[in-house]
Amino acid sequence: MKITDVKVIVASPGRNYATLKITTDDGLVGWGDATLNGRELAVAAYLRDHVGPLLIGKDAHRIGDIWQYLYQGGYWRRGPVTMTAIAAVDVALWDIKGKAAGLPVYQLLGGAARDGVTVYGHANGADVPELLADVQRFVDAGYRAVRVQTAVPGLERTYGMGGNSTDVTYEPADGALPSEHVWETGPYLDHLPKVVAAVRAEFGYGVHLLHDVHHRLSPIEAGRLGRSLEPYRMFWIEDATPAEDQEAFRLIRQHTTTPLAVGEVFNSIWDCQHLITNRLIDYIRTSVSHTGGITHLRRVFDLAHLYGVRSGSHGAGDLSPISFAAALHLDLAIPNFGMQEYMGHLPPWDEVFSVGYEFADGLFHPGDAAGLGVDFDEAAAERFPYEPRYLPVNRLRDGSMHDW
Ligand code: CS2
Ligand code: MG
Repeated sequence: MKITDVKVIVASPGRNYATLKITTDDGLVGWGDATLNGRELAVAAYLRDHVGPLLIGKDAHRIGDIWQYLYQGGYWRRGPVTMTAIAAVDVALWDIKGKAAGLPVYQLLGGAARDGVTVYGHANGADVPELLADVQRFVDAGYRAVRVQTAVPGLERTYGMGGNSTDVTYEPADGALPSEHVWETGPYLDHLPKVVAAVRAEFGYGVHLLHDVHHRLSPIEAGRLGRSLEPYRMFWIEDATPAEDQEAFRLIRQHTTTPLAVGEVFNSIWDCQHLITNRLIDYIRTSVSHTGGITHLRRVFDLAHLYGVRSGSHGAGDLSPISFAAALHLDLAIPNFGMQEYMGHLPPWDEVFSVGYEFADGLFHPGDAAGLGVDFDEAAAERFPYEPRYLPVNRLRDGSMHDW
């Protein structure tokens, strides 16, 4: 089964997505997500100019060998652009293999190890009453886990503050240039424990609560935050501190029993190795589409399993429905599944993507169509041309750059 065509489509149905289409000589088509938020065209060019031509004529069944060819054979390794491109190829080839076998991808990965995939939804609010109403919306819809984020008094824009919580406007990758926000750690550290206390007072302990710090704290500040949240038994706090300095997590661990999750900006198993093998985290949150695809992420989760670390795959709206479907297949099959993020996608995403995954009673199932169970309408995509959009940046009050 030879690869005959490799094509990249960049379109903006709700937000920018880069999509890879691989075609084989027996007419099968596989889809991969090549989206890297705010850097879409870099991955598209990498695929179009440097990867696509190498794939023509290769046997689409040899997923592992093609992965090594692009990674080990590419000389320049790792990094978000390279690993997102490899992921797109890998996921498209798994899609093709499933279609060739007439089986959903999770069956090829060993079959279902659970009935469905527990996801957390995103509850947001400008203040506590607004947040409580949003949490209620998720509880009513059957979610067993909810991420809670609010604005911080005194700060004009904060990550996680929803304008309209039925969409993802709190993450405004919507400017042709990055907008600038102001960040102050003190008010945040004082405010968040009160927010979570209010959610527990209203909803009790029967729903899992999560929170995303979005890389904004120093290790000792993260230790303080984790400790102050202990009475509320968080499922996890996410990205407490920038994780380039992996040893920093030891300091957080020394100060709190609040579970730690990290990894959405990681690209390879090497980014995870120290954190996992030293048991410095509880959940590894790498994504299928930024960490080399199903093939590589499965290795990350296998390594994590040896050390009692569970999966927590990134599932933001800037990962396309193809990526979300791929994550669900993997989540269903691995032994050490922990939690899957589900942010959803902005309309009119469903004019371009059609999906087989379904939500019921707090769980997603990827469906039983052959392959990933996702389709992409190329003609519809042409109606939504790419527009440059960037995530915001953060500065402190004195103008210094800070993590957003
Ligand atoms: C966020 C992401 O979902 C999350 O946990 O941290 O939405 C992140 O901000 C985006 O993926 C950045 O593109
Ligand atoms: Mg996050």
